[in-house]
Amino acid sequence: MTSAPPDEPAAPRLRRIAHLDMDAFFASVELLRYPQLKGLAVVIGGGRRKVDELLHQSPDGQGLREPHFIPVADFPLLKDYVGRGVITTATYAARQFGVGSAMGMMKAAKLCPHAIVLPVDFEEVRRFSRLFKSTITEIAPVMQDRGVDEVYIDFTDVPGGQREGGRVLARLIQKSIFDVTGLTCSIGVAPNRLLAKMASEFNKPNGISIVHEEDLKDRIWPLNVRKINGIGPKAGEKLASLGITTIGQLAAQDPQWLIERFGKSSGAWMHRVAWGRDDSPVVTESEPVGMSRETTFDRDLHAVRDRAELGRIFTDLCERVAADLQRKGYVGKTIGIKLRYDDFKIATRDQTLDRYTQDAATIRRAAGLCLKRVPLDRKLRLLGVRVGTLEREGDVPDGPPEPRPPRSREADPYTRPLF
Ligand code: TTP
Ligand code: MG
Ligand code: MG
Repeated sequence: MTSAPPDEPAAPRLRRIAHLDMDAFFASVELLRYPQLKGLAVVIGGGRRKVDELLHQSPDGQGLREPHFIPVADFPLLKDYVGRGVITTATYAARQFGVGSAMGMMKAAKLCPHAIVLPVDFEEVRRFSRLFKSTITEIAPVMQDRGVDEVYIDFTDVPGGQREGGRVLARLIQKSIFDVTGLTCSIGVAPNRLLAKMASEFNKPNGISIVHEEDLKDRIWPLNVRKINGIGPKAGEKLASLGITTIGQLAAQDPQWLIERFGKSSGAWMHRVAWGRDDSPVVTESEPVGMSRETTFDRDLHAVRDRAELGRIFTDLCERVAADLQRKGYVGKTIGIKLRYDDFKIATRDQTLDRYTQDAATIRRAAGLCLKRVPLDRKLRLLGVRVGTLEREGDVPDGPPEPRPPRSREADPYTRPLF
C-alpha cells in the first residue's frame, strides 16, 4: 500500500491588489438608455435635463416615445451648443477627436462638431455605481470605494486572485459587471494600490493589465510623473523645472536631494513611489450608520442672549447634513442633536420620524423639537446635528407626503424661532 502523497507545498501567496475603473462612465450609462448611439461620439455636459424631455416628445406632439426608438438625427449636437458648460466625460469615439473631461463645450465643438451632447443623470449614475460595486463585493469582499466609478480590490486571498497574476479573477469580475449592468470597465492588478492605479489605465477601455514587481523598470519608469496618484499639476511642474519628467528620472534622484526641494515627507514619499513601493491596505468601508455636522463656537453662546446667531448656526448645520445626505445618496430617519455646555458636559437627544428624509427643512424641524427637550440655561460650546438610521436613497419606499406647513408661523411649533 502506498500512502497518499504529501500535500503540495502551497505556492507563496503574493500581495495582489486591483484597481478597477469604469470606462467613460457617465457616457456609458447614457448609452444604455440610448443604445442607438453606440460607437458614436457622445459627450456628457450641460445641465439641461430639458434636452431629454424634448427628445422623448414625439414630433407630432402625441405623447412620449421610447428612448431607444429616438432617431440618431434627433439628438442635439455639440456644434449647436451655446454656453459656458464644460464636458464631464466623452465616449472613446469622441476622444479620438481630442475631446475630453474638463474641456469647454464650445471649444470641444470645434474639434468634434458632430458629437452628440447629453446631460448627466446623477441618479442613474449612482444606481449603476452601487450596482457594479455590489457585483464586485459578491465575488471579492475586500473592496475600497474610491469614488463614483472606481474601487480598489484586494485579490490576495480571493479564489482565482493569484492565478495568472490576478488575470483570472479580473476577467471574472469584468464579465460579471458586464452581465449585471451592460457596462465595461478596466482593471489593473499589481503588488500594491499605487501600481494598480496606474495599471488600470494601460489597456483602457475594457482592458486588463497585470503588473509585477519586476515590471517596474520597463512599464512604470517610462511614464510621466503625473501618472503617480498624488503628484498633481503643481508638483509635476516643479519636477519638470528640475528636469524630471519620467518616473524613472524621479527614481534616479537621491532621496535627500528630493527632501531638500519638496520637504521631508513629500520628498521621501516621491522617492518611495518612484520605486513602486506602497504598503497601504485596501480598507473596506462599511455603509455609514449616520451622518453628522457639528461646530465648536469661537466663544461660548447663550441660548437667549445669542439666540439669532445660534439659530443661524443651527440652520446651517441642518443644511449641511442634508447636503451630505443628498450628495452621497442617503436618506435617514433618526434626527439627533448634540450640545456641549461650557462645563464640557454633553447632552444628546434624538427623534425618529415616520418617514425617511434628506430634506434640510424636515431635519431642522425635527432637530428643533429635540432642542426643546434639553436644558438651555448654561452657555453652549458646541452644537451638532446628526441624521441616523440611514438607507440608500431609492432603497426605501417614499413615505406619505409631508404634512403641509400651517399657514401662520406662530401656529407652527416647528418653525418658531428655536432660541
Ligand atoms: P473617470 O473615471 O476619470 O473618467 P471616465 O470613466 O469618464 O473615463 P475613463 O474610461 O477614462 O475612466 O471619471 C468617472 C466619471 O466621473 C466620469 O464619467 C464623469 C465624472 N467626472 C466628472 O464629473 N468630472 C471630471 O473632471 C472627471 C474627470 C470625471
Ligand atoms: Mg472611469
Ligand atoms: Mg475614475
